[in-house]
Amino acid sequence: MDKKLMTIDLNSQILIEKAEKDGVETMYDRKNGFKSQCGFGLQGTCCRICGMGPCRISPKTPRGLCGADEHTIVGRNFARMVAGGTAAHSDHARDIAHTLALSSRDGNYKIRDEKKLIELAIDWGVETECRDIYDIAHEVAEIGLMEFGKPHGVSIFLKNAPKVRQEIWKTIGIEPRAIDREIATVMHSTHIGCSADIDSLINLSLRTSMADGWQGSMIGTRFSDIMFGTPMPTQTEANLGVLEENKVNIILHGHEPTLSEMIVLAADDPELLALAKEMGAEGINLSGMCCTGNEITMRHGVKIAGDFHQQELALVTGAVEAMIVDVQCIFPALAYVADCYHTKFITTSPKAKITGSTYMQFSEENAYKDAKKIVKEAVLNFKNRKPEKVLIPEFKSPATVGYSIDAILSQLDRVVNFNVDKTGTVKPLIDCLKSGVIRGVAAVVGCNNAKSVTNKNHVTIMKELIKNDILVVSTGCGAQAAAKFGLMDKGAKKLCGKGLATVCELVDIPPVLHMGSCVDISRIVDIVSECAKYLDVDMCDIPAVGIAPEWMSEKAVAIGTYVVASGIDTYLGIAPPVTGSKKAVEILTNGLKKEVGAAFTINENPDELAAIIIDDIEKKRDHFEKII
Ligand code: SF4
Ligand code: MSK
Repeated sequence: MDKKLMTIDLNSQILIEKAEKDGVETMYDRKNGFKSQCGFGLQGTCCRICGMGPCRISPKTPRGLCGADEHTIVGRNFARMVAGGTAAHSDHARDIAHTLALSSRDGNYKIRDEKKLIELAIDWGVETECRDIYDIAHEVAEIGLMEFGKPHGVSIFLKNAPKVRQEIWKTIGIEPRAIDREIATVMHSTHIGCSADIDSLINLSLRTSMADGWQGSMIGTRFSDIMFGTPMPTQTEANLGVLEENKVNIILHGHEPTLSEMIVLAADDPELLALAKEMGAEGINLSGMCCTGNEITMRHGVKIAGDFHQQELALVTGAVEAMIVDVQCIFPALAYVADCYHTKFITTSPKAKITGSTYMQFSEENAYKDAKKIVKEAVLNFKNRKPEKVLIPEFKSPATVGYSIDAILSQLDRVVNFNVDKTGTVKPLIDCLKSGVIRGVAAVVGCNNAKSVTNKNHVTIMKELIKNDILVVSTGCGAQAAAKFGLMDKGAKKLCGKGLATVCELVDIPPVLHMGSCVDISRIVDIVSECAKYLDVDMCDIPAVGIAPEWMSEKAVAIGTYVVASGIDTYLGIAPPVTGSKKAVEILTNGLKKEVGAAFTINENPDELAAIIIDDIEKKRDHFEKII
């Protein structure tokens, strides 16, 4: 296949061509190299859980050596994917919680949103009267850390859900206990000789995913807002055109804001700016990729260099002095690509060491000092840039980002709610939904996947939804696709139906709202929960859906599963590896509807998927209008 047809991003197409000329291999070459993928893997029917395997299920061999059938094998593989995703999000959250425990008035990490901390402290029963804000923060951090391993009880966040939803979770036994316990239980139950029942394996997957969505991710997002500030609308630009020829270009890639927040500060350090001048650069130009990019654009308006599929291509510009990474979604291939240019590929986390990278450990205890050292390395590398190898493609789009729940509600209050005393509630949003000017809300989230044309599913679906008056909120690399293609620009209201265009005009928002990184999907779950509580209905009664058009990571599997467990129908543009078990497919796409009021829908054609979603939202509205 022509590599340039594998993405709809024009910058990427230019750089794929340049990579070819430079003799540099990228994911797009490797995709062509993999003529066809393993059918057993695609269907989830390969088991290598024990040393007797791998066992592959086919009509001739319908059971593995131990007798496990396709349902058991698919179910176990699915549960392990959920556990992997939950572990990644939650371990990220654990580090944020440890950082909150370290916070101090004169240290690297401070409290930026005292109001949010006090609200959470009160909710968790922490004494707040006449106490130092940092003492409160440390007690809150301890409670958060206990969520990972507490021996008794269930997630501290469950009580925030509507009562009727809490009852469902209790009845079907999916209230998550401690986060680490749920992950360990999956690893145990899927060991050879344990669970061999598909219903039980899916139930286990639901409970584990709940430890992600209603525990780990909530800790990650709330604690990050407390320490780094709750995002508010800000202007930025997106796509590789944000790189600057005359400056030291640093790209931050990965996930945890503990590192990126310090790099943002260090990039403004007068000493390093002077050094950049000494090196012949006009300054330091910071930009972000993947979810670290989302974290720093949401809070500081730092420009978005690109998404998951552009990480190698960013280096192919020949204009990047350093790609600084921490954890998750980092291609090991970056080491090879960086070698072809002058770029320093700097790894910083003991959890993600990569052969061929420059390892500069970042520790929260020495955060600013470490960040300065790393930025200095990038600045000193400017002199090694080879002008003849530089090509910065020109495309970039303006975007307004920073829509935390607090930001959305205060924006709506200003316009729709101006006569009402009580501000900061979901009432204005509900009024828009009730009146039907907005037909529904869709969270279009997640990664890029080489199984589809990069960005095509995201952009096709988002455009179709806003055209049909469905407000889109987005996180992760989906948000970056929206930003790159101008859907987070307020001018995109011209692409909307009349109702949504009017709301965008009045409220002064773009039709696709950037809500943050992967862990920030907890913000989306929170807002649906608040709407349901306000109306005294269940979350599955709200015309809201989740969509992962190009998902690829285990984290995305965990997210999709907890979104469904929360009663929100979820639509996938890439089939998960479960199709080898009819029973698994039936439960995930239908059976769960009876249990949790929501299920998955899978369709790899983005136009068809968009049509199904719009139709389903309208059906949901019929029900919604009857009960409110
Ligand atoms: Fe084969 Fe069973 Fe071992 Fe899986 S657990 S590899 S099916 S023998
Ligand atoms: S970075 S998990 S590719 S959204 Fe969160 Fe993007 Fe998916 Fe990684």
